[in-house]
Amino acid sequence: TQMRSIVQNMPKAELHIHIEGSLEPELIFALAQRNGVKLAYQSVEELRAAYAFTNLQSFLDIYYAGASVLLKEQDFYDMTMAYLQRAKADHVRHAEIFFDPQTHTARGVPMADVINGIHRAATEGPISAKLILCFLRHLSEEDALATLEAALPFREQFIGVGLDSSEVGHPPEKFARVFARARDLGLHLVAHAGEEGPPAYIETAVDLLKVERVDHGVRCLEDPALTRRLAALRMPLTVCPLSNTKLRVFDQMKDHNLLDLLDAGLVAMVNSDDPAYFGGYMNDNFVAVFDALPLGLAHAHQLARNSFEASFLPAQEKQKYL
Ligand code: ES4
Ligand code: ZN
Repeated sequence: TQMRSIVQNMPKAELHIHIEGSLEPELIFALAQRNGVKLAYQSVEELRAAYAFTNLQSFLDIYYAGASVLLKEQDFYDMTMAYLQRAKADHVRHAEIFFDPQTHTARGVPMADVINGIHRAATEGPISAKLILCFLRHLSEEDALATLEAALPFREQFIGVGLDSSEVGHPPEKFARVFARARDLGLHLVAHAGEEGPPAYIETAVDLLKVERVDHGVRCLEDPALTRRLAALRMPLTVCPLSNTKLRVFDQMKDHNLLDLLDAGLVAMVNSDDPAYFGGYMNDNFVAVFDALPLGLAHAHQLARNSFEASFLPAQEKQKYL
């Protein structure tokens, strides 16, 4: 349809993409072969068949297994370059890319290889791209602090820190000290909150971690006072529609609250999260929400505009897109 080609062709920024979540099964098998890593699956088809998730944890288990094939700097480069080329095809002009160093350093991969590989692709790639280092919230704050210190020789290669992995039982306040340290270092701050966790986690991410964006944040609507406050702050919410339906945050796309978020005046936009696992890249997410919800041209433009407003692009760069 006409709406479909408009949302596909419009310039957009992607602010919520886990680079390890862009590893397609074909690349997982190719890297496993290249590195002599043994997988628990016999074929691409068998691996894809295991992508039947019931919640966040059931996904994370498979996502960490997939990432086990990443051993060399070139592996991180190849994964990132494949994502950037795919994003360009969806008219993504700028991407702020999450990576999970602890997933790799825990397997003995040097921090240098993780960051240099991703960063080299980000500088050589076909679109603008910046990196955000994420801490795994199921691990301790001490582990996060040690990870930040280990990344400091590469301080100029990432622009911010984030918080991801298993949300419930690991509230933002568990990471107050490491976020304070990142803030002192002049890093941008974001955190996943209100995906599976309650609205109270969004509140502590904002008030205690002092995040500049909330990743997901869709459960904010359960708390009307919080919703009004996030709107007044123009606190961006990096919403991921296909992720939310695959992980059963919403049963079906027609149940997704994206339109309610926009109607509440929130700075929400569309992102892919883990495109290789959730059934699609940016435009697949746009098409899915526009097919399921009563969204029109004004919403399309608002979502694209919000993606650039919420980005960490320098003011002068940002202006060009607003
Ligand atoms: C993630 Cl969807 C999601 N939520 C939390 N952590 C993650 N890491 C990768 N994808
Ligand atoms: Zn995410």
